[in-house]
Amino acid sequence: MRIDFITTFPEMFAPVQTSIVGKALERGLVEIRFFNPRDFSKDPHRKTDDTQYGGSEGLVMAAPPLIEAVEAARSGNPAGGDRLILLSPQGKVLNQAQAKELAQCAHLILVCGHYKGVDERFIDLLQPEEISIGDFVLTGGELPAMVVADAVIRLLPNVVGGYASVEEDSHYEGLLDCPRYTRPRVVRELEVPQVLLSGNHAKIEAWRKRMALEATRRKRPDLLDRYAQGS
Ligand code: 4G4
Repeated sequence: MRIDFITTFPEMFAPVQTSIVGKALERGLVEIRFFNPRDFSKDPHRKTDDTQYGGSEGLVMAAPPLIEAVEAARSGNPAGGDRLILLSPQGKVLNQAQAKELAQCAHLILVCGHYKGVDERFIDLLQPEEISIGDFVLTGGELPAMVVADAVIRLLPNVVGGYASVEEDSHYEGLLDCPRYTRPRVVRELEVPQVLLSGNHAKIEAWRKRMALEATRRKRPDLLDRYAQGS
């Protein structure tokens, strides 16, 4: 998979080069590129923002440098071969099902807005999908873009230890994860639940399912309503 970030702050993306995603990059399982709208600005100071028509406080990202940066990311591609995404508080809130769907795409282009947002003509002309990572406002789309990239990259084949490992994670099947334990067997007098030491895999599976349901009922009852409806 190829992921292009359209950003005026490429230096913010150091975190995506580390950890499991860093390994995926090294192994060539994912390719990341950066396109800086500043490089496409016609302004002598490479400005990408401007004051708003109609007045009001705050700057807006100008459409032309953003459009040209997206066109550069697309150059040489067949038409319609990518998914163009604008990270925005106005977007549909990301969930695991959507991350799974994005992981099927060969080329994602993630556009990071700043200031008060982006000129509406960018949206009208390129019709990006708008995705939000939650109902709150941030200074820029860079952190949300990294969140989307991370959620997607870990679902790619061979990135995380086997598909089964991500398949049984929290939010698969729409339930929260069950409690997990590793060595040592006793931590400050707290023992690992006996069932996990039993070697009885059917019993362990049943316990995990019960605990997942229990955790979901307690912490996220809203998810349980949807689970019961089978979606
Ligand atoms: C686009 C429009 C995403 C991008 C307006 C982006 C929160 C999220 C931005 C803005 C973002 C989110 C500056 C308001 C950048 N904030 N919840 N900020 N703003 O995913």
